[in-house]
Amino acid sequence: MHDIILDLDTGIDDALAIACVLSCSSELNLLAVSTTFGNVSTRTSCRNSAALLHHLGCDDIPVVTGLRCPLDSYEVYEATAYQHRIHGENGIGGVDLPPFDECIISEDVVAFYDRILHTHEDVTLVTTGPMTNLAAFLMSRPDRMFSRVVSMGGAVYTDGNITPWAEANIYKDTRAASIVLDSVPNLVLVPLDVTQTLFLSKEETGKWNDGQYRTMTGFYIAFHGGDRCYLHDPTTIAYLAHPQLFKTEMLSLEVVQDGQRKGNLARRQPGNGIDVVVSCNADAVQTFLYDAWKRILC
Ligand SMILES: [Ca+2]
Repeated sequence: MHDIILDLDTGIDDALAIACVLSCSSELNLLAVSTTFGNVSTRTSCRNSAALLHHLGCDDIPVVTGLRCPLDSYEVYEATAYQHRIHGENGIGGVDLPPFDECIISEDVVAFYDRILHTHEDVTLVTTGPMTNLAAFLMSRPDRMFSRVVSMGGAVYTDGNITPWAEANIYKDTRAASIVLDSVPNLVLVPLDVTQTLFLSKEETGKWNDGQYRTMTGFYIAFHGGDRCYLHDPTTIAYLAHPQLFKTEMLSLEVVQDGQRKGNLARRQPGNGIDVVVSCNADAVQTFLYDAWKRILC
């Protein structure tokens, strides 16, 4: 059993990751959700995460409000029109879930991580947005560390998705990503190279009884062209549950901080030695994820 914290910019594929984790409760114990910006603002991520947990019957899992802007900015991050096209104006495809603020706690995210690591021996942090909260924690508590960090982010051998060189989660806080890549000893990076080999089809979501999840995912599929969408964030959960289905390479990477190639992951020697997931058994991973969603959404 893995104790995990999800750090999310919720987001439709983040919402799919939440459902997958809750469906795998015999293997994955969700301790909390912390929230960041990216697909949406941190405030919206918090509201969406809490509403989704409530919708899925897990009112007792705390949601922590994370930092509201990148480390090098003082301006509160708000989603752009482009993000609205991908995830909808409310971040969950326009689906109107009843608000549920009771599980949102006001504790500072760094203090929260510190407290969790004080009371739990072996905790995995999964990040599916910019790595700002984790970087702030590393700067504030360099003596404490999660047992493992699994992060959706980056494009290694393939093109980016926000620029030709960069993936969005890395691009949106390059300083945070740099701190994390250089400081976390047990980091597994799950980049576009693998997440863009995995798909969720409209045919599959059509089997779900959960109308909210079906509509939300339909919005995301429509953005991707109408038949299927990528499985960026849920891939982290599949990796946690079944790492044997994935192939990793140990790479030394640094984050380009600015200029045209901002957010690019450049090779370097000698380096930080990061486990980078480069490919997977796509059929088996998709089967695992589809079964997980069927258990909770059908
Ligand atoms: Ca995300």
